[in-house]
Amino acid sequence: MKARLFVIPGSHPSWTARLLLERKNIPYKRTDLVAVVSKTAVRLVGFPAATVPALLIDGERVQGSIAIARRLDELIPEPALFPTDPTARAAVEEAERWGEEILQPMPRRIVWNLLKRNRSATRSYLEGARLGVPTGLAAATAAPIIALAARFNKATDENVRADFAALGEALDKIDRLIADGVIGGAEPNAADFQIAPSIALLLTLDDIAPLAADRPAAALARRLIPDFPGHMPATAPAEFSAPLHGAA
Ligand SMILES: N[C@@H](CCC(=O)N[C@@H](CS)C(=O)NCC(=O)O)C(=O)O
Repeated sequence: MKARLFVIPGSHPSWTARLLLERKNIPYKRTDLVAVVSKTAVRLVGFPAATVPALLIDGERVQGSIAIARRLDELIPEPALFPTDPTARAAVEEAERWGEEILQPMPRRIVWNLLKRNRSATRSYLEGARLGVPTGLAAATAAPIIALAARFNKATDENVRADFAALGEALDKIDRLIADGVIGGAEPNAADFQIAPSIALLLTLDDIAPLAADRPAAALARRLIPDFPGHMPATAPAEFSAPLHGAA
């Protein structure tokens, strides 16, 4: 099996795809792309949409963390990414869908907004990346990329204030999914691999990590992705993180 995964360093759904490939024991090559430039790059490789993760596997193009989970499960059924029991499967699929649609955009918007405020953190998110230029240089020239990515992802102050306000409830939901056994089991499923990278990215943020670190959600992220890159010192205006202090 010949696989190449296109990612953006620090992209949480890209980590979902990495974890899925590793779970299925599929060796793969990784192409790290600079955010924004990635949009053109993946289209040039023939993918229909502009986002990563994008997987080329035995000549087939599979794009998006949800589609990749399903396709890999078809190609290599064991270890399974979904339970066989239909009710349990529906619960995992619903958690995965929520993780992708609702949770995933929150850390994305928050990080781009905070990187705009504190570009010195950029280099930490590029740790381990192979961009074809030294990471120091990539980080030093990242300002226009960050500005564009923040714009494309609608990482406005208004949206990010709302994301901070919604985080307590989102973390409660993840803790409940763990308590109910939908995620967080000994054998991780597709929803674990979808949700854990979003938590891991949130834990890189000093505005959030101390308030979330003791939760089961944080333990899950640390277990599945002990080496998620990036560190953002406290940067958010106090009014952003205020609701979280009450909720976390
Ligand atoms: N929700 C989709 C989309 C992923 C997505 O939006 N990826 C971002 C990176 S985290 C992306 O490719 N953005 C393009 C860019 O920043 O230029 C998935 O899970 O695959």
